[in-house]
Amino acid sequence: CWPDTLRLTMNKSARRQIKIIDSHTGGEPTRIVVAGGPDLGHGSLATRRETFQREFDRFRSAVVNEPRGSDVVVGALLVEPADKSCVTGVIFFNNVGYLGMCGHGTIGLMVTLAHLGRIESGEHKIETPVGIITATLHPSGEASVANVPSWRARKAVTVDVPGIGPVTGDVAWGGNWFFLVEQHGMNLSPANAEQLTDYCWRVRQAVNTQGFPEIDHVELFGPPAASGAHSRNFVQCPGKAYDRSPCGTGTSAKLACLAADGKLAEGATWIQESLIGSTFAGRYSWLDRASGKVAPVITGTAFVNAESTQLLDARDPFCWGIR
Ligand code: PYC
Repeated sequence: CWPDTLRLTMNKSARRQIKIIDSHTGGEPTRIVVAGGPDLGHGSLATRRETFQREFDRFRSAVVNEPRGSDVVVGALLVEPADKSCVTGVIFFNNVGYLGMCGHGTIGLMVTLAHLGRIESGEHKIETPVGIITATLHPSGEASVANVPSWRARKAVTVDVPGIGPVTGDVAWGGNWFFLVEQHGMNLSPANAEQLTDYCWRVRQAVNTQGFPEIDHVELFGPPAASGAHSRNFVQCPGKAYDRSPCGTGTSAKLACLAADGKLAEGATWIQESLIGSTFAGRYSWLDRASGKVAPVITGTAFVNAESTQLLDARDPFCWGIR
């Protein structure tokens, strides 16, 4: 039963035990806490995310940060859903804080729930802090995420980026806030990851101080390498790591921009490639043409790659992660 599985447990030597399942979606890791997480009480997922942040933030850090994790790891805490028609509630987090939604993480969640025997192929509702989403586990092992409504808030915003100059991008919501840049003059290849990271970090500081404090993801686009793909991206996450997957929420934001520009027809497939060559298939349907809101669906593949128990020893000076 949920409350029992979520209670922090202690073994004989007073080390807290946290049961986790690791998966990766197109190369991007998701670490799901299935037992031993903090009790966040009841109420909406948005309220429980606030409680998580206010009272248990060091738990977040312990799970994903070094020495147990790394900047790339996205964590997810399973919680009892407020809406009982949902198979679970989930709060996603990373090395620096909390995510509204996470597309690759939801695909990882589907294969993890299947691995645990909690779901079978078919449609499942999942409660997140930014709304209820529907995800489908396909018999092939792929999973699709019908993401939250996504839209472009501003087209062609130009910011003055110190050390770079003017950079123009769109501001869009896909479950997280993105600044999407087409014209950057860089080659999106893994060999350039450091340069791309530096560029995006500078752009993010500029957009944050020049009118868009809410943006915490920067997304660059370029030509794909894989045949059949439409675009390659580089997505910088809030804690500076780049998404190894094509980013589900970032692809949703991209679909909203393509829809607004009339560049992708409703229902048509968009193959988004990541920096490392993994792909997601995206499509959208219109929710409201006047406000530009679309309902994106993102499909990808994830694999479970570890089941383990983290031990938190109070004598360890880095018990709660290196922050
Ligand atoms: O897939 O939505 C996503 C995501 C957000 C941050 C890392 N991955």
